[in-house]
Amino acid sequence: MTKTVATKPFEDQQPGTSGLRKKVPVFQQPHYVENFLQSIFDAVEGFEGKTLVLGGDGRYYNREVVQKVIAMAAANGFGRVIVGQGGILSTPAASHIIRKYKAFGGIILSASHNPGGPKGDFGIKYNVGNGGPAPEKVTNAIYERSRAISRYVTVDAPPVDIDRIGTVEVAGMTVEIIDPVADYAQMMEELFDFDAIRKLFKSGFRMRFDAMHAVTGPYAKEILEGRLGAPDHTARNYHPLPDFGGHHPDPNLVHAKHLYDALMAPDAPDFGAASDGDGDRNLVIGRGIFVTPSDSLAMLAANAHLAPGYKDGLKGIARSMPTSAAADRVAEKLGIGIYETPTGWKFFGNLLDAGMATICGEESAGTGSNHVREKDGLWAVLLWLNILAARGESVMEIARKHWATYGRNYYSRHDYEEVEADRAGRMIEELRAKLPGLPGTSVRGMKIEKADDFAYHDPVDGSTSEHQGIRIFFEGNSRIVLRLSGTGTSGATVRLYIERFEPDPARHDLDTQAALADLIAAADDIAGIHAHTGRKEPSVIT
Ligand code: VG1
Ligand code: CO
Repeated sequence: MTKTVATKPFEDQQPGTSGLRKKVPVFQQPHYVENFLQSIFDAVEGFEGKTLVLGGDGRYYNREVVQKVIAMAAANGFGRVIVGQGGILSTPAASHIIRKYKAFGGIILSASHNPGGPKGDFGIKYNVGNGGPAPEKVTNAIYERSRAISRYVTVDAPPVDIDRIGTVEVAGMTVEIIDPVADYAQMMEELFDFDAIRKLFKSGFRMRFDAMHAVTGPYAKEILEGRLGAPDHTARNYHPLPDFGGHHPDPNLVHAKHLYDALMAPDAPDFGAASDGDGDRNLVIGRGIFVTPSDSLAMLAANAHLAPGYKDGLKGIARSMPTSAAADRVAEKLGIGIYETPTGWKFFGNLLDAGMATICGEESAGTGSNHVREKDGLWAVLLWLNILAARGESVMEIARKHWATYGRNYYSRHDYEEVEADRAGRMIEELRAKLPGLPGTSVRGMKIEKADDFAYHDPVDGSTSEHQGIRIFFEGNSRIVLRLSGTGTSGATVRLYIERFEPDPARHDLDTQAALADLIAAADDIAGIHAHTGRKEPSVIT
Protein backbone atom coordinates (compact mmCIF):
# COMPACT_ATOMS: atom_id res chain seq x y z
CA MET A 1 0.00 0.00 0.00
CA THR A 2 3.02 2.28 0.33
CA LYS A 3 3.42 4.59 -2.60
CA THR A 4 6.36 6.69 -3.62
CA VAL A 5 5.62 10.16 -4.93
CA ALA A 6 8.12 12.13 -7.00
CA THR A 7 8.65 15.71 -5.86
CA LYS A 8 10.96 18.71 -6.20
CA PRO A 9 12.55 20.71 -3.39
CA PHE A 10 11.09 23.95 -2.04
CA GLU A 11 13.86 26.39 -1.24
CA ASP A 12 12.22 27.95 1.82
CA GLN A 13 11.89 25.09 4.29
CA GLN A 14 14.42 26.29 6.82
CA PRO A 15 13.15 25.91 10.40
CA GLY A 16 13.35 29.13 12.45
CA THR A 17 13.36 29.79 16.20
CA SER A 18 10.62 27.22 16.64
CA GLY A 19 9.99 25.00 13.63
CA LEU A 20 8.86 25.85 10.11
CA ARG A 21 6.31 28.67 10.03
CA LYS A 22 4.63 29.97 6.91
CA LYS A 23 1.31 31.31 5.77
CA VAL A 24 -1.38 28.67 5.36
CA PRO A 25 -1.49 29.05 1.53
CA VAL A 26 2.23 28.25 1.42
CA PHE A 27 1.64 25.02 3.33
CA GLN A 28 -1.32 24.25 1.07
CA GLN A 29 0.84 24.06 -2.07
CA PRO A 30 0.90 20.51 -3.43
CA HIS A 31 3.67 18.42 -1.80
CA TYR A 32 4.78 21.26 0.53
CA VAL A 33 3.81 19.57 3.80
CA GLU A 34 4.85 16.14 2.52
CA ASN A 35 8.28 17.40 1.47
CA PHE A 36 8.96 18.83 4.90
CA LEU A 37 7.70 15.75 6.74
CA GLN A 38 9.79 13.45 4.56
CA SER A 39 12.81 15.70 5.14
CA ILE A 40 12.32 15.20 8.89
CA PHE A 41 12.04 11.43 8.54
CA ASP A 42 15.05 11.32 6.22
CA ALA A 43 17.13 13.44 8.61
CA VAL A 44 16.68 11.16 11.62
CA GLU A 45 17.43 7.47 12.08
CA GLY A 46 16.28 4.46 14.02
CA PHE A 47 12.54 5.00 14.34
CA GLU A 48 11.53 1.72 12.70
CA GLY A 49 8.69 0.25 14.78
CA LYS A 50 8.86 3.11 17.30
CA THR A 51 6.30 5.66 18.48
CA LEU A 52 5.63 9.14 17.12
CA VAL A 53 3.55 11.63 19.13
CA LEU A 54 1.31 13.94 17.12
CA GLY A 55 -0.89 16.90 17.91
CA GLY A 56 -1.35 20.59 17.37
CA ASP A 57 -2.94 23.77 18.61
CA GLY A 58 -6.13 23.23 16.60
CA ARG A 59 -5.52 26.01 14.13
CA TYR A 60 -6.76 26.02 10.56
CA TYR A 61 -5.23 23.16 8.52
CA ASN A 62 -4.37 21.19 11.69
CA ARG A 63 -6.77 18.34 10.94
CA GLU A 64 -5.66 17.89 7.33
CA VAL A 65 -1.98 17.78 8.25
CA VAL A 66 -2.65 15.29 11.06
CA GLN A 67 -3.91 12.84 8.42
CA LYS A 68 -0.87 13.43 6.22
CA VAL A 69 1.47 12.77 9.14
CA ILE A 70 -0.30 9.54 10.04
CA ALA A 71 -0.14 8.23 6.46
CA MET A 72 3.51 9.18 6.02
CA ALA A 73 4.53 7.82 9.43
CA ALA A 74 3.00 4.49 8.42
CA ALA A 75 4.81 4.49 5.08
CA ASN A 76 8.10 5.42 6.70
CA GLY A 77 7.92 2.52 9.15
CA PHE A 78 6.85 3.93 12.51
CA GLY A 79 5.17 1.33 14.70
CA ARG A 80 2.71 3.59 16.44
CA VAL A 81 1.37 7.14 16.36
CA ILE A 82 -0.14 8.60 19.53
CA VAL A 83 -2.41 11.48 18.59
CA GLY A 84 -4.40 13.82 20.78
CA GLN A 85 -8.18 13.61 20.29
CA GLY A 86 -9.30 16.04 17.59
CA GLY A 87 -5.64 16.49 16.64
CA ILE A 88 -5.17 18.58 19.79
CA LEU A 89 -2.10 18.60 22.03
CA SER A 90 -0.63 21.63 23.69
CA THR A 91 3.12 21.93 23.13
CA PRO A 92 3.98 21.11 26.78
CA ALA A 93 1.49 18.21 26.81
CA ALA A 94 3.09 16.81 23.64
CA SER A 95 6.50 17.09 25.28
CA HIS A 96 5.20 15.22 28.32
CA ILE A 97 3.61 12.48 26.24
CA ILE A 98 6.82 11.92 24.26
CA ARG A 99 8.65 11.44 27.55
CA LYS A 100 6.00 9.44 29.36
CA TYR A 101 5.48 6.92 26.55
CA LYS A 102 9.17 6.90 25.58
CA ALA A 103 8.36 7.89 22.02
CA PHE A 104 11.04 8.32 19.37
CA GLY A 105 9.89 11.90 18.79
CA GLY A 106 6.90 14.05 18.06
CA ILE A 107 5.38 16.37 15.51
CA ILE A 108 3.67 19.47 16.82
CA LEU A 109 1.49 21.43 14.44
CA SER A 110 1.49 25.03 15.54
CA ALA A 111 2.53 28.54 14.71
CA SER A 112 2.16 29.35 18.39
CA HIS A 113 1.36 33.02 19.01
CA ASN A 114 0.94 33.83 15.30
CA PRO A 115 -2.62 34.40 14.06
CA GLY A 116 -4.46 31.51 12.38
CA GLY A 117 -7.20 30.99 9.80
CA PRO A 118 -7.09 30.39 6.02
CA LYS A 119 -4.83 33.41 5.50
CA GLY A 120 -3.07 33.12 8.83
CA ASP A 121 -0.03 31.12 9.82
CA PHE A 122 0.66 27.43 10.19
CA GLY A 123 3.70 25.62 11.48
CA ILE A 124 5.34 22.23 11.87
CA LYS A 125 7.84 21.47 14.60
CA TYR A 126 9.78 18.30 15.21
CA ASN A 127 10.63 17.27 18.77
CA VAL A 128 13.18 14.63 19.70
CA GLY A 129 13.05 11.79 22.20
CA ASN A 130 13.76 13.94 25.27
CA GLY A 131 10.50 15.76 24.49
CA GLY A 132 12.22 18.97 23.44
CA PRO A 133 12.50 20.83 20.14
CA ALA A 134 15.04 19.35 17.77
CA PRO A 135 18.45 20.90 18.37
CA GLU A 136 20.12 22.94 15.62
CA LYS A 137 22.13 19.96 14.43
CA VAL A 138 18.84 18.22 13.56
CA THR A 139 17.00 21.26 12.17
CA ASN A 140 20.01 21.97 9.94
CA ALA A 141 19.94 18.39 8.67
CA ILE A 142 16.20 18.68 7.96
CA TYR A 143 16.80 21.86 5.98
CA GLU A 144 19.66 20.30 4.02
CA ARG A 145 17.46 17.35 3.18
CA SER A 146 14.56 19.58 2.11
CA ARG A 147 16.80 21.15 -0.51
CA ALA A 148 17.66 17.85 -2.13
CA ILE A 149 14.47 15.85 -1.74
CA SER A 150 13.15 14.05 -4.81
CA ARG A 151 10.50 11.68 -3.42
CA TYR A 152 8.34 11.00 -0.41
CA VAL A 153 6.45 7.93 0.73
CA THR A 154 2.91 7.70 1.99
CA VAL A 155 0.09 5.18 2.12
CA ASP A 156 -3.34 5.17 0.53
CA ALA A 157 -5.64 4.75 3.50
CA PRO A 158 -8.95 6.27 4.53
CA PRO A 159 -8.65 9.16 7.03
CA VAL A 160 -8.56 8.15 10.69
CA ASP A 161 -11.45 9.30 12.88
CA ILE A 162 -9.33 11.37 15.24
CA ASP A 163 -12.31 12.47 17.31
CA ARG A 164 -12.90 9.04 18.76
CA ILE A 165 -10.64 7.89 21.58
CA GLY A 166 -9.30 4.41 20.96
CA THR A 167 -6.91 2.40 18.83
CA VAL A 168 -7.08 1.82 15.10
CA GLU A 169 -4.72 0.47 12.49
CA VAL A 170 -3.38 2.22 9.41
CA ALA A 171 -1.41 0.08 6.96
CA GLY A 172 -0.02 -2.10 9.72
CA MET A 173 0.78 0.82 12.05
CA THR A 174 -1.12 1.42 15.30
CA VAL A 175 -2.81 4.78 15.83
CA GLU A 176 -3.83 5.55 19.38
CA ILE A 177 -6.16 8.49 19.89
CA ILE A 178 -5.83 9.72 23.47
CA ASP A 179 -7.40 12.31 25.76
CA PRO A 180 -5.08 15.30 25.28
CA VAL A 181 -5.56 16.56 28.85
CA ALA A 182 -5.45 13.55 31.22
CA ASP A 183 -1.70 12.77 31.32
CA TYR A 184 -0.80 16.42 31.60
CA ALA A 185 -3.30 17.13 34.38
CA GLN A 186 -1.99 14.17 36.34
CA MET A 187 1.57 15.47 36.11
CA MET A 188 0.46 18.88 37.39
CA GLU A 189 -1.18 17.19 40.40
CA GLU A 190 2.15 15.55 41.17
CA LEU A 191 4.13 18.79 40.97
CA PHE A 192 1.86 21.16 42.87
CA ASP A 193 -0.02 21.29 46.15
CA PHE A 194 -3.54 21.01 44.77
CA ASP A 195 -5.04 20.87 48.29
CA ALA A 196 -3.55 24.24 49.17
CA ILE A 197 -4.70 25.78 45.89
CA ARG A 198 -8.19 24.30 46.39
CA LYS A 199 -8.33 25.97 49.82
CA LEU A 200 -7.23 29.24 48.27
CA PHE A 201 -10.15 29.17 45.83
CA LYS A 202 -12.53 28.13 48.62
CA SER A 203 -11.49 31.15 50.64
CA GLY A 204 -12.83 33.40 47.87
CA PHE A 205 -9.67 33.97 45.83
CA ARG A 206 -10.73 35.17 42.40
CA MET A 207 -8.90 34.38 39.19
CA ARG A 208 -9.43 34.94 35.50
CA PHE A 209 -7.69 32.75 32.95
CA ASP A 210 -7.93 33.71 29.30
CA ALA A 211 -7.24 30.83 26.91
CA MET A 212 -7.56 33.21 23.94
CA HIS A 213 -9.58 30.59 22.00
CA ALA A 214 -6.41 28.57 21.72
CA VAL A 215 -5.25 25.17 22.87
CA THR A 216 -5.03 25.73 26.65
CA GLY A 217 -8.80 26.06 27.01
CA PRO A 218 -9.57 22.39 27.66
CA TYR A 219 -6.54 22.07 29.96
CA ALA A 220 -7.41 25.16 32.00
CA LYS A 221 -11.07 24.23 32.29
CA GLU A 222 -10.28 20.73 33.55
CA ILE A 223 -7.45 21.70 35.90
CA LEU A 224 -8.61 25.04 37.31
CA GLU A 225 -12.34 24.48 37.48
CA GLY A 226 -12.54 20.68 37.39
CA ARG A 227 -9.73 19.69 39.74
CA LEU A 228 -9.00 22.84 41.74
CA GLY A 229 -12.59 23.94 42.32
CA ALA A 230 -12.23 27.44 40.86
CA PRO A 231 -15.66 28.92 40.11
CA ASP A 232 -17.25 28.60 36.66
CA HIS A 233 -16.13 31.36 34.32
CA THR A 234 -12.63 31.36 35.79
CA ALA A 235 -11.51 30.08 32.38
CA ARG A 236 -12.58 32.36 29.54
CA ASN A 237 -12.46 31.89 25.77
CA TYR A 238 -11.75 28.23 26.39
CA HIS A 239 -13.05 26.74 23.13
CA PRO A 240 -10.12 26.30 20.75
CA LEU A 241 -11.09 27.87 17.40
CA PRO A 242 -9.28 27.36 14.07
CA ASP A 243 -8.84 31.12 13.71
CA PHE A 244 -8.61 31.95 17.43
CA GLY A 245 -11.72 34.08 17.02
CA GLY A 246 -9.78 36.30 14.63
CA HIS A 247 -7.28 37.38 17.32
CA HIS A 248 -3.55 36.94 17.84
CA PRO A 249 -3.28 34.25 20.49
CA ASP A 250 -0.31 36.10 21.96
CA PRO A 251 -0.63 36.76 25.68
CA ASN A 252 0.96 40.18 25.88
CA LEU A 253 -0.18 43.63 26.89
CA VAL A 254 -1.38 44.38 23.40
CA HIS A 255 -3.28 41.24 22.45
CA ALA A 256 -4.50 40.50 25.99
CA LYS A 257 -5.19 44.12 26.84
CA HIS A 258 -8.73 43.28 28.00
CA LEU A 259 -7.25 41.01 30.67
CA TYR A 260 -4.81 43.69 31.75
CA ASP A 261 -7.62 46.23 31.99
CA ALA A 262 -9.70 43.82 34.08
CA LEU A 263 -6.84 43.36 36.53
CA MET A 264 -6.28 47.11 36.85
CA ALA A 265 -9.98 47.83 37.48
CA PRO A 266 -11.26 48.72 40.98
CA ASP A 267 -13.12 45.39 41.29
CA ALA A 268 -10.24 43.38 39.82
CA PRO A 269 -9.85 39.69 40.58
CA ASP A 270 -6.79 38.65 42.59
CA PHE A 271 -4.99 37.01 39.74
CA GLY A 272 -5.13 37.02 35.95
CA ALA A 273 -3.36 34.80 33.46
CA ALA A 274 -3.41 33.87 29.80
CA SER A 275 -1.67 31.51 27.45
CA ASP A 276 -0.81 31.46 23.76
CA GLY A 277 -1.82 29.45 20.68
CA ASP A 278 -0.02 26.25 21.62
CA GLY A 279 -0.08 26.66 25.40
CA ASP A 280 3.59 27.15 26.10
CA ARG A 281 3.54 30.84 27.02
CA ASN A 282 2.04 32.54 30.03
CA LEU A 283 0.99 36.02 30.98
CA VAL A 284 0.73 36.73 34.70
CA ILE A 285 -0.97 39.78 36.13
CA GLY A 286 -1.79 40.38 39.78
CA ARG A 287 -4.44 42.80 40.95
CA GLY A 288 -2.93 46.17 40.03
CA ILE A 289 0.40 44.77 38.86
CA PHE A 290 1.72 43.28 35.64
CA VAL A 291 4.61 40.92 36.25
CA THR A 292 7.10 41.01 33.40
CA PRO A 293 8.03 37.51 32.21
CA SER A 294 11.65 38.16 33.21
CA ASP A 295 10.53 39.08 36.73
CA SER A 296 8.16 36.14 36.81
CA LEU A 297 11.05 33.78 36.07
CA ALA A 298 13.04 35.29 38.94
CA MET A 299 10.10 35.22 41.37
CA LEU A 300 9.15 31.66 40.47
CA ALA A 301 12.74 30.53 40.90
CA ALA A 302 13.04 32.28 44.27
CA ASN A 303 9.84 30.62 45.55
CA ALA A 304 9.76 27.28 43.72
CA HIS A 305 10.72 25.32 46.85
CA LEU A 306 7.21 26.07 48.15
CA ALA A 307 5.79 23.61 45.60
CA PRO A 308 6.13 19.86 46.31
CA GLY A 309 7.77 19.15 42.95
CA TYR A 310 10.64 21.53 43.75
CA LYS A 311 10.91 21.14 47.52
CA ASP A 312 14.52 20.03 47.30
CA GLY A 313 15.53 23.25 45.59
CA LEU A 314 16.85 24.04 42.14
CA LYS A 315 20.00 22.82 40.43
CA GLY A 316 20.33 25.93 38.33
CA ILE A 317 18.44 28.54 36.31
CA ALA A 318 18.73 29.13 32.58
CA ARG A 319 17.44 32.15 30.71
CA SER A 320 17.62 33.29 27.12
CA MET A 321 20.11 36.07 26.50
CA PRO A 322 17.55 38.87 25.94
CA THR A 323 15.74 37.94 29.18
CA SER A 324 16.53 40.32 32.04
CA ALA A 325 19.17 39.50 34.62
CA ALA A 326 16.61 39.42 37.46
CA ALA A 327 16.97 35.63 37.61
CA ASP A 328 20.75 35.94 37.85
CA ARG A 329 20.42 37.66 41.22
CA VAL A 330 18.24 34.85 42.50
CA ALA A 331 20.70 32.21 41.29
CA GLU A 332 23.52 34.09 42.96
CA LYS A 333 21.67 34.22 46.28
CA LEU A 334 20.74 30.54 46.06
CA GLY A 335 24.31 29.66 45.15
CA ILE A 336 23.26 27.78 42.01
CA GLY A 337 24.30 27.94 38.35
CA ILE A 338 22.90 30.49 35.91
CA TYR A 339 23.09 29.90 32.15
CA GLU A 340 22.50 32.34 29.32
CA THR A 341 21.34 30.77 26.05
CA PRO A 342 20.22 32.04 22.64
CA THR A 343 16.52 32.74 22.06
CA GLY A 344 14.35 29.64 21.66
CA TRP A 345 13.60 26.68 23.89
CA LYS A 346 15.76 24.26 21.91
CA PHE A 347 18.84 25.60 23.68
CA PHE A 348 17.60 24.63 27.16
CA GLY A 349 17.27 20.90 26.41
CA ASN A 350 20.90 19.96 27.02
CA LEU A 351 21.07 21.90 30.31
CA LEU A 352 17.88 20.24 31.54
CA ASP A 353 18.97 16.77 30.42
CA ALA A 354 22.35 17.21 32.11
CA GLY A 355 20.68 18.23 35.37
CA MET A 356 22.41 21.62 35.27
CA ALA A 357 19.23 23.70 35.20
CA THR A 358 15.84 23.06 36.81
CA ILE A 359 13.93 26.20 35.78
CA CYS A 360 14.25 28.05 32.48
CA GLY A 361 12.66 31.16 31.07
CA GLU A 362 12.42 33.68 28.28
CA GLU A 363 11.37 37.31 28.25
CA SER A 364 8.72 36.42 25.66
CA ALA A 365 6.44 34.93 28.31
CA GLY A 366 7.89 31.46 28.38
CA THR A 367 8.77 29.69 31.61
CA GLY A 368 9.23 26.01 32.30
CA SER A 369 11.17 23.41 34.20
CA ASN A 370 12.68 19.97 33.95
CA HIS A 371 9.19 18.38 34.14
CA VAL A 372 9.05 18.58 30.32
CA ARG A 373 11.37 19.94 27.61
CA GLU A 374 9.21 22.84 26.44
CA LYS A 375 8.06 26.03 28.07
CA ASP A 376 4.75 25.51 29.79
CA GLY A 377 2.09 28.19 30.21
CA LEU A 378 -0.25 26.46 32.65
CA TRP A 379 2.65 25.12 34.67
CA ALA A 380 3.80 28.69 35.34
CA VAL A 381 0.27 29.71 36.29
CA LEU A 382 -0.06 26.75 38.67
CA LEU A 383 3.32 27.45 40.25
CA TRP A 384 2.19 31.02 40.84
CA LEU A 385 -1.04 29.75 42.41
CA ASN A 386 0.93 27.34 44.60
CA ILE A 387 3.19 30.18 45.76
CA LEU A 388 0.26 32.52 46.40
CA ALA A 389 -1.45 29.79 48.44
CA ALA A 390 1.69 28.98 50.41
CA ARG A 391 2.68 32.57 51.16
CA GLY A 392 -0.82 33.92 51.73
CA GLU A 393 0.26 37.19 50.12
CA SER A 394 -0.87 39.02 47.01
CA VAL A 395 1.13 39.18 43.77
CA MET A 396 1.81 42.84 44.57
CA GLU A 397 3.27 42.02 47.98
CA ILE A 398 5.40 39.22 46.62
CA ALA A 399 6.75 41.43 43.80
CA ARG A 400 7.55 44.35 46.08
CA LYS A 401 9.39 42.19 48.58
CA HIS A 402 11.27 40.53 45.75
CA TRP A 403 12.46 43.87 44.36
CA ALA A 404 13.39 45.10 47.85
CA THR A 405 15.56 42.01 48.29
CA TYR A 406 17.13 41.73 44.84
CA GLY A 407 16.64 45.13 43.22
CA ARG A 408 14.40 45.73 40.23
CA ASN A 409 15.26 45.18 36.59
CA TYR A 410 13.11 47.57 34.60
CA TYR A 411 12.53 45.80 31.33
CA SER A 412 10.67 46.22 28.07
CA ARG A 413 10.67 44.89 24.51
CA HIS A 414 9.87 47.00 21.46
CA ASP A 415 8.92 45.16 18.28
CA TYR A 416 8.94 46.64 14.79
CA GLU A 417 6.89 44.17 12.79
CA GLU A 418 6.76 43.52 9.05
CA VAL A 419 9.75 45.68 8.26
CA GLU A 420 11.26 45.17 4.80
CA ALA A 421 13.70 42.32 5.24
CA ASP A 422 16.52 44.09 3.35
CA ARG A 423 16.28 47.20 5.47
CA ALA A 424 16.25 45.24 8.72
CA GLY A 425 19.22 43.18 7.56
CA ARG A 426 21.17 46.30 6.64
CA MET A 427 20.51 47.83 10.04
CA ILE A 428 21.94 44.78 11.81
CA GLU A 429 24.94 44.66 9.45
CA GLU A 430 25.79 48.29 10.05
CA LEU A 431 25.41 47.89 13.78
CA ARG A 432 27.62 44.83 13.78
CA ALA A 433 30.32 46.77 11.97
CA LYS A 434 30.11 49.52 14.57
CA LEU A 435 30.50 47.26 17.60
CA PRO A 436 34.29 47.33 18.03
CA GLY A 437 34.28 51.14 18.24
CA LEU A 438 31.53 51.44 20.85
CA PRO A 439 33.14 50.51 24.19
CA GLY A 440 34.41 53.56 26.04
CA THR A 441 32.15 55.99 24.17
CA SER A 442 29.12 57.63 25.74
CA VAL A 443 25.60 58.05 24.42
CA ARG A 444 23.17 60.43 26.15
CA GLY A 445 25.58 60.61 29.06
CA MET A 446 25.71 56.84 29.48
CA LYS A 447 29.02 55.11 29.09
CA ILE A 448 29.18 51.93 27.00
CA GLU A 449 31.17 49.22 28.74
CA LYS A 450 30.97 46.39 26.25
CA ALA A 451 29.33 45.58 22.91
CA ASP A 452 29.20 42.24 21.13
CA ASP A 453 27.30 39.86 18.90
CA PHE A 454 26.18 37.08 21.23
CA ALA A 455 27.62 33.63 20.55
CA TYR A 456 26.66 30.63 22.65
CA HIS A 457 28.96 27.78 23.52
CA ASP A 458 26.86 24.89 24.72
CA PRO A 459 28.59 23.58 27.85
CA VAL A 460 27.09 20.12 27.36
CA ASP A 461 27.72 19.22 23.72
CA GLY A 462 30.36 21.81 22.91
CA SER A 463 28.47 23.24 19.92
CA THR A 464 28.59 26.94 19.07
CA SER A 465 25.74 29.15 17.82
CA GLU A 466 26.76 32.54 16.52
CA HIS A 467 25.01 35.81 15.68
CA GLN A 468 22.34 35.38 18.32
CA GLY A 469 21.72 39.06 18.97
CA ILE A 470 23.64 42.29 19.45
CA ARG A 471 24.27 43.35 23.04
CA ILE A 472 25.33 46.77 24.19
CA PHE A 473 26.12 47.08 27.89
CA PHE A 474 26.18 50.38 29.73
CA GLU A 475 27.66 51.27 33.08
CA GLY A 476 25.41 50.40 36.02
CA ASN A 477 23.99 47.13 34.66
CA SER A 478 21.88 48.59 31.88
CA ARG A 479 21.83 47.15 28.41
CA ILE A 480 20.07 47.07 25.09
CA VAL A 481 19.80 44.06 22.80
CA LEU A 482 18.80 43.99 19.15
CA ARG A 483 17.95 40.95 17.07
CA LEU A 484 15.69 39.84 14.27
CA SER A 485 12.81 37.48 14.97
CA GLY A 486 12.95 33.91 13.70
CA THR A 487 9.22 33.20 13.95
CA GLY A 488 7.61 35.84 11.73
CA THR A 489 6.13 34.97 8.35
CA SER A 490 6.12 38.28 6.53
CA GLY A 491 9.05 40.64 6.21
CA ALA A 492 11.32 41.00 9.22
CA THR A 493 10.51 41.79 12.83
CA VAL A 494 13.10 43.85 14.66
CA ARG A 495 13.18 43.25 18.40
CA LEU A 496 14.73 45.81 20.73
CA TYR A 497 15.13 44.69 24.33
CA ILE A 498 15.83 47.31 26.98
CA GLU A 499 16.89 46.73 30.57
CA ARG A 500 17.94 48.90 33.49
CA PHE A 501 18.81 47.75 36.98
CA GLU A 502 17.55 49.79 39.90
CA PRO A 503 18.80 48.72 43.32
CA ASP A 504 17.07 51.52 45.28
CA PRO A 505 13.62 50.50 46.65
CA ALA A 506 12.65 54.18 46.72
CA ARG A 507 12.79 54.05 42.92
CA HIS A 508 10.82 50.87 42.34
CA ASP A 509 7.58 52.67 41.49
CA LEU A 510 8.55 54.29 38.22
CA ASP A 511 6.63 53.81 35.02
CA THR A 512 8.62 51.26 33.00
CA GLN A 513 8.79 53.19 29.73
CA ALA A 514 9.78 56.35 31.58
CA ALA A 515 12.44 54.48 33.53
CA LEU A 516 13.90 53.24 30.24
CA ALA A 517 13.43 56.39 28.14
CA ASP A 518 17.10 57.37 27.93
CA LEU A 519 18.12 53.85 26.90
CA ILE A 520 15.37 53.70 24.28
CA ALA A 521 16.62 56.95 22.81
CA ALA A 522 20.21 55.74 22.97
CA ALA A 523 19.27 52.58 21.06
CA ASP A 524 17.94 54.68 18.23
CA ASP A 525 21.01 56.94 18.31
CA ILE A 526 23.29 53.92 18.01
CA ALA A 527 21.36 51.67 15.63
CA GLY A 528 19.28 54.17 13.65
CA ILE A 529 16.19 52.03 14.10
CA HIS A 530 13.71 54.64 12.97
CA ALA A 531 15.73 55.70 9.95
CA HIS A 532 16.37 52.10 8.86
CA THR A 533 12.88 50.76 9.40
CA GLY A 534 11.07 53.89 8.27
CA ARG A 535 8.95 53.63 11.42
CA LYS A 536 8.43 56.32 14.00
CA GLU A 537 7.43 53.91 16.73
CA PRO A 538 7.27 50.21 17.54
CA SER A 539 4.24 48.14 16.55
CA VAL A 540 4.17 46.32 19.87
CA ILE A 541 5.54 47.30 23.26
CA THR A 542 5.58 44.66 25.96
C1 VG1 B 1 9.92 34.22 19.69
C2 VG1 B 1 10.40 34.56 21.08
C3 VG1 B 1 11.19 33.41 21.66
C4 VG1 B 1 10.34 32.14 21.64
C5 VG1 B 1 9.84 31.89 20.22
C6 VG1 B 1 8.89 30.71 20.15
O1 VG1 B 1 11.04 34.01 18.84
O2 VG1 B 1 11.19 35.73 21.06
O3 VG1 B 1 11.59 33.73 22.97
O4 VG1 B 1 11.08 31.03 22.07
O5 VG1 B 1 9.14 33.03 19.74
O6 VG1 B 1 7.83 30.88 21.01
P1 VG1 B 1 11.57 35.13 17.81
O7 VG1 B 1 12.66 34.47 17.05
O8 VG1 B 1 10.39 35.55 17.00
O9 VG1 B 1 12.05 36.27 18.67
V1 VG1 B 1 6.34 30.20 20.63
O10 VG1 B 1 5.41 30.29 22.00
O11 VG1 B 1 5.93 31.26 19.33
O12 VG1 B 1 6.68 28.71 20.02
CO1 CO C 1 3.87 29.15 21.88
